[in-house]
Amino acid sequence: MSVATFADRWPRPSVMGIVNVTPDSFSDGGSYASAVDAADAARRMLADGAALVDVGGESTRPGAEPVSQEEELRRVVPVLEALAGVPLSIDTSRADVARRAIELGAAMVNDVSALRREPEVAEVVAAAGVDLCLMHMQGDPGTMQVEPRYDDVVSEVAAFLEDRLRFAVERGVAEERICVDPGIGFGKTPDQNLELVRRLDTIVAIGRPVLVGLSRKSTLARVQGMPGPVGGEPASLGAAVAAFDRGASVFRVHDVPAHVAALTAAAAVERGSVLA
Ligand code: HH2
Repeated sequence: MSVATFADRWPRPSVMGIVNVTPDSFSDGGSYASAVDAADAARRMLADGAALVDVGGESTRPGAEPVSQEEELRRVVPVLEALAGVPLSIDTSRADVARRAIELGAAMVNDVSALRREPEVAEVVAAAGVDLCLMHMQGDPGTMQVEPRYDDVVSEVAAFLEDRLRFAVERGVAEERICVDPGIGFGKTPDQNLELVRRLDTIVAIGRPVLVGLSRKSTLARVQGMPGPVGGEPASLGAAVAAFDRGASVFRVHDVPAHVAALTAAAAVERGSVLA
């Protein structure tokens, strides 16, 4: 029997529900009063059609300060314990947090630093045989929105992801366990974010499933002419469908039922049939 691939486990389109257990996240910071509340919200997302939930204990919003490892563990471990047995990823770039999350059942490590903050995350993922998301970021969350610069954002992001994919495989992670993510909003202007989605085929051509996080990102607020940093829900859906049309596989979102409905419709149109 052949080994199941990333695409077998998370077929296109799969929705990943966001469970931020941080006081300061971009759009949903401080949403949950307790680990039980966060776990309840995660279970609701799965009942609403999410393929998995992404639990994170450190905000990566522009300007965010890193938290200590102890604080990150203190935030995520009770939620992971309350979610035993459900499909989930851990949004971390620390090896010890990844290890603990995997012990508690995480099926994927979502590393927004693409193994640059703590390269040992690769060994943890490889030893456990779980999935890995490698995301592009220019700079770090503290400074990334200060004058992001590229000659050609799409080819530079693609070259970065190919390089990090090579690094992960050299460190022992099975290639069929890896997905890549252009990192919408991580060291990019609104136009650079839109260009990345417009030419997502270049990222898809790397040959690994593509995960995108467009939900409520500030680029969508700019597109809508909204003053604040948080994009609206209809705009998030429109952007997700545009990314799906260009080949994206996994969608990291806040509003699970709306994205499941929109992407189910988009997939049916692509197939030209009601039944999958
Ligand atoms: N975006 C955020 C966090 N983690 N992971 C991946 N792979 N891709 C993303 O685009 C991505 C991510 C930021 O969004 P959010 O969770 O809304 O905010 P915060 O970082 O403040 O928790």
